[in-house]
Amino acid sequence: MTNASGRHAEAVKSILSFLIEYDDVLITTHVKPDGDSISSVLCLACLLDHLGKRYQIVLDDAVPSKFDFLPGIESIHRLNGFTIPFSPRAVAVLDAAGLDRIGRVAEIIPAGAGIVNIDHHPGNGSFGAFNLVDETESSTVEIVCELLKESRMVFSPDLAFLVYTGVMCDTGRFLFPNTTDRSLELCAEMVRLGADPVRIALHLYYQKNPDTIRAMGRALSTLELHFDGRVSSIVLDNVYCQGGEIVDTEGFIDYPLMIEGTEVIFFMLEQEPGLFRVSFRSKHQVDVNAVAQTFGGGGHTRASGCRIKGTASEVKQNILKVIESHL
Ligand SMILES: [Mn+2]
Repeated sequence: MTNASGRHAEAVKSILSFLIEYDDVLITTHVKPDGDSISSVLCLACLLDHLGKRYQIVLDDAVPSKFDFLPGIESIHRLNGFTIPFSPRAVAVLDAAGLDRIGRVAEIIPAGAGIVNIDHHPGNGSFGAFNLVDETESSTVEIVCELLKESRMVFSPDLAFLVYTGVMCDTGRFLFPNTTDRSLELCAEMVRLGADPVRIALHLYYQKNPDTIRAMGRALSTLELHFDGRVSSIVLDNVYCQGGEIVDTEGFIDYPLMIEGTEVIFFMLEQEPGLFRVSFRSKHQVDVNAVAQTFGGGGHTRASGCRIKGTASEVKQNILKVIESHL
């Protein structure tokens, strides 16, 4: 196996020695966990198993059920109603640009605990005692892999499966600009070690509820073009399936992005009356991280999000004003 730890050798070594020294680790990640954040916490848990450490994975939000197939997923606890059987001496915060991104888990971090911050988001506040942050990495799990490799642990097929899933999710199935030679080489390595790309893709992208596809049709029928087609938008107001479950809207925003000449897309999802979760994408120039930050959100240059209060038309007009200033 190639040793990739060279890129961040110093930070990798100090985090590993810290984890070797301390027991009782709390592992967490951002609210609304995605494939990268979930695989990152599970991969770090594998490392702590390998090191013989006691740990708990605790998240503020529930893990979406489409990730139920991931090995080890049952070891992730929801903060609500869960008591950690120890007082954490170390806290690993993965894939989160700041402690404000981990929700109420931030409230249970003891004052003296050493925080390990591993992330790839721009604007990460280096809030940890140890910070391993690299915006040029495709995913947080790609960075976590450097720790695993440095520890010389053997990559089981389950571990390879997790790593591949994390990179695939955060690169939008190897389509986003963060798809690098390094991330593709890492995934090839994971396939050799037992990750099955077809099985992972089938689980994540081909198990949708029919209501989700109907909701996609509804959202796409609201398509509007603005500023001579350079910006497009879609809206979804009723976010529930017939069973009362929230529609999985992942991927909806990819369709307006396919329009020729469109540079920026936003998708307004009305979570409750008067509150929209807005996702942004851009193709080439516009920094949608900056756009989302105007509204108190954030993310990456080409993909970001935020929450905005107001009526649908107020929210849309406010967003268009901000995007116009970035065009
Ligand atoms: Mn990520």
